[in-house]
Amino acid sequence: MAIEQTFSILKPDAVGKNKIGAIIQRLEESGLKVVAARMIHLSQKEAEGFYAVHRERGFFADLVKFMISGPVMAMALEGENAVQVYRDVMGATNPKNAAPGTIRADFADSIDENAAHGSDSLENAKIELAYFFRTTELCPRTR
Ligand code: IDP
Ligand code: MG
Repeated sequence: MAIEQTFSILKPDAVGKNKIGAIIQRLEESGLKVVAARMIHLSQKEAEGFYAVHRERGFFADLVKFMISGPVMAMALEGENAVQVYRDVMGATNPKNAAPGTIRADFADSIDENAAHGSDSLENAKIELAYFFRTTELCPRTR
């Protein structure tokens, strides 16, 4: 399997609960490596642009409002099969359906405030990483 990079956001609910460290611990324990990280308080335009694929959905306005309600931690994660590994560690979109032990099962309260974002494909990971990080800000792990 190939070494991939994927994109993660620890959303305002998780940051607000002071769970950044607890969630990153889960990521590291699953073999994922943080290769870039930045706290950012998204503007409305940035959040709308990031979630543009969902703009026709009924939940779009609430999603954007939530995503700009506080700072987030944006990260690039690297590892074997990282896109799928991180989706699995994160759990289902609705925490009520998320498997026990996943980030969303343990740290999220609802489908609206579900603790984490993760790219759903390698192609989207590249687009999302480029939205938040310059190539030179990604630090592939040499040890
Ligand atoms: P994902 O985050 O698991 O990839 P997506 O379908 O891409 O799920 O949806 C993006 C985000 O939009 C979700 O993480 C969640 O915060 C929100 N969302 C998705 N579906 C609903 C819904 O039916 N009601 C409210 N919010 C939703
Ligand atoms: Mg998605």
